[in-house]
Amino acid sequence: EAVNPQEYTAVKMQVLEWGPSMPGEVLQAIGGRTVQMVAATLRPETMYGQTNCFVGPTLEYGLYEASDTELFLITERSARNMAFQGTFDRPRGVVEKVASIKGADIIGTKVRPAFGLVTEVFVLPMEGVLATKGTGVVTSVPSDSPDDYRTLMDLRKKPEMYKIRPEWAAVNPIPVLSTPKYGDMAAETLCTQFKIQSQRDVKQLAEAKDLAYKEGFYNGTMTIGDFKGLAVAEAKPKVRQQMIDQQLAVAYAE
Ligand code: A2H
Repeated sequence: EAVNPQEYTAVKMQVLEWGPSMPGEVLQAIGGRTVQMVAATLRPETMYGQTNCFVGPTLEYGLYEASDTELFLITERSARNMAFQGTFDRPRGVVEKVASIKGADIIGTKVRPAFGLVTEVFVLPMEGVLATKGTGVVTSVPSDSPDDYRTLMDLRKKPEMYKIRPEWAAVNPIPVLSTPKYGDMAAETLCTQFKIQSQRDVKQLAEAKDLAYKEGFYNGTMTIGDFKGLAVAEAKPKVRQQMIDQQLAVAYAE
């Protein structure tokens, strides 16, 4: 565990329609409640550019009561952290689990990403999702995240192998910010420059991620949204606060 806690923004993606592998008994346990898939991000200013959501197909998730009407679909570990951080409308530390579900069973689910320009996107599989970080749900911004970009391209190349329908991976990267070095599609630019071939090229992806992050933060300008024209470093906390004020995100630390 790191010495300094990481401050994430946990953003909601409301489930609109479950995918074809959703187990009947989980549906029954949910009843009429709203389900939010909740993704931990370090880049709230990029949320306009969400094109899909990623889960680890082999990971175990749960549905947890955030209030009487809302369930969070996240890992058990992050549900415990949220309970102790006072995120849920429940006594501090109390975790009420409604059901368990495997990542593979959520693939193809249609969700509405908070602040997304595209308002209906799908849940897709990503190999490298860690059970030990964030909520185990990763929102995908392929314009600015090399991992998201490369994974989306892998899925498009071999949909049968990944057991997805091509239409679930159809939304193209959406530019949200621009930098002098990498233009408005930093992830694609860097994946091409580094000749990254697959989501398994973890060493090169880590380097690309670092470069994209730093260039975006220090030299990026927003090209979209309420803070269009503003420096990314200034827009970041403002977008985050807007999302929290509108109850589309919660602060999350670990
Ligand atoms: B970031 P750090 Cl646009 N497993 O959000 C793997 N990756 C995870 C994860 C998990 N369990 N939980 C969160 N993440 C991703 C946006 C983004 C992110 C952009 C660019 C870079 C970037 C959209 N995806 O991350 O190890 C999430 O992806 C690179 C810093 O705590 C989260 O932010 O530094 C980031 O990793 C947190 O990684």
